[in-house]
Amino acid sequence: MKTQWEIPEIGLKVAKRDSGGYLAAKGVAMPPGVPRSVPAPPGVRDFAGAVALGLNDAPRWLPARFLYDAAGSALFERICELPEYYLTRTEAGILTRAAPEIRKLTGPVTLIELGSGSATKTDHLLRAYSEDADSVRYVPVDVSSSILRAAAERIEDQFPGVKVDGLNGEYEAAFPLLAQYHPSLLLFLGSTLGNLNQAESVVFWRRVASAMPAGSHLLLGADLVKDPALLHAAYNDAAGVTAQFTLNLFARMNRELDAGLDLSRIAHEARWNAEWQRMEIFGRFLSTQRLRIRPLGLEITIRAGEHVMTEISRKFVLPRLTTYLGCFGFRLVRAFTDPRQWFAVLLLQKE
Ligand code: AVI
Repeated sequence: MKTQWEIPEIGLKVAKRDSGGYLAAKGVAMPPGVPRSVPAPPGVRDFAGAVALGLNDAPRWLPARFLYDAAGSALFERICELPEYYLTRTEAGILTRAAPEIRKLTGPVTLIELGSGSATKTDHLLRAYSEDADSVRYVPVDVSSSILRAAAERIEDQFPGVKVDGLNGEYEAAFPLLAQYHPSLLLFLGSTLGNLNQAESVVFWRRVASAMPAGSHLLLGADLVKDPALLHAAYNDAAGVTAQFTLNLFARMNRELDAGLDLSRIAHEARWNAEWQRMEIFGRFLSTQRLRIRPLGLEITIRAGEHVMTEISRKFVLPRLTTYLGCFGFRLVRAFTDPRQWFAVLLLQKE
């Protein structure tokens, strides 16, 4: 029997031979009377489609957003604590010093945070915004429901004046809130912008700009171009946590797609691309492996020595970044940096 599968990334439909159904394929015994062909859950279907798309491209790649399942999100929290990973600490230092001034410049607003994670970096802002207000609304948006729940509980405990309205979903889910909660301050911290490539970045800023009412504020964290040795160390930490983070994406393929990969034959590799001003992160195949994408009934061979790009992390030059953002209608209100000029937090206003 033939069925159709969609690759949502590009709206493509693929004919697929029925391989016995997702649960049966996973070795789960099917109760009598239940049809053998049971579609994979939507999250797994999205993942399968995205993996099929990226691995059949040249060069091969995987979409970075799938790095953040529960295991990946927990690993990222550990990365933020690493001595070599200066980003989180440097941004937190800037926010500690700048929060009262940011509060003064925006006036009272609803704080909406894209990719909030554990939201500890937001504490300085929440403190400043709740100090002289009866209540402040904070809307964290994250794909991980467990991290979101934990963050909401922690913040409501720690800041009684803050009302948390968490939103579990991708960034797009937050865009309609910008008009609903006007005046708002949209937080896009941690240099997450760096994980979008040029095309994704243009689409992202166009959508943010069109959803944002004039006069709304944006607070953007951006990691700056610096000595490549510092960047290399930050993405190749001695404890190997970043390597685990990269390999978790392949482990997730084993868990959810029954890929059958030998993870011990895939190495994490992170290198600086000077021309593109970005760190590029890969899984490098140490031996040839044939992997399955069970929900789609596909198999792909990846040869020894091939690289699969899992992530980019772009680094920015301040005047160029502010001019770029100006092209989308964001006017720079104030730029805050650290004494070493490693990281910048930009307060912008939509014209
Ligand atoms: C989430 N993002 C900003 C991190 C970064 O630095 O690009 C993700 C990361 N990947 C490896 N280490 C950290």
